[in-house]
Amino acid sequence: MQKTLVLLKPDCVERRLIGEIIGRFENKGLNVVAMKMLRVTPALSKQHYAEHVSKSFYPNLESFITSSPIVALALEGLEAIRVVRDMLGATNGLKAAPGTIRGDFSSSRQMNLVHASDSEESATRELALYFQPSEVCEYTPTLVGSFRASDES
Ligand code: FUP
Repeated sequence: MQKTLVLLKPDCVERRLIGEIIGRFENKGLNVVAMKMLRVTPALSKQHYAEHVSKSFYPNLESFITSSPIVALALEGLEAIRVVRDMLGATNGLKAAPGTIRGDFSSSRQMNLVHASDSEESATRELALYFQPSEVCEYTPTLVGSFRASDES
């Protein structure tokens, strides 16, 4: 089992797509194990996007990510990091395949609705930025037996 961090970014909240996008993850069989709404501060943005801070597009990215509240989620599932990244599609909504979240809802490179961790290392780092260990609710939904066979773990 893996946990991954997902952010529903300001464009997702402003466009009232929170429920639609969380519904996709639930329909896939991923467990929501933590969730909160918050406003990203410039300091948190610099931590979250540490690898991009020195890039020319970073000031615009910080303005965008701090412009409205976001919703942070921890999702759990088998191969959850890759599965969620595949569900998001390519970074640029114009290039993301139809059927993916960005492919279906975004026409922008910056306003691409959703962030998700891209590796185990970044999932560990990013989950710790948004959630205390006590805010992550470990549980096994009773429906799990309808989502996969008992030997699929
Ligand atoms: P992703 O992993 O798909 O979220 O994409 P990246 O880590 O490459 O980029 C992080 C964020 O920076 C993306 F949400 C989009 C944004 N970005 C820009 O706004 N302009 C650029 O030129 C490149 C990325």
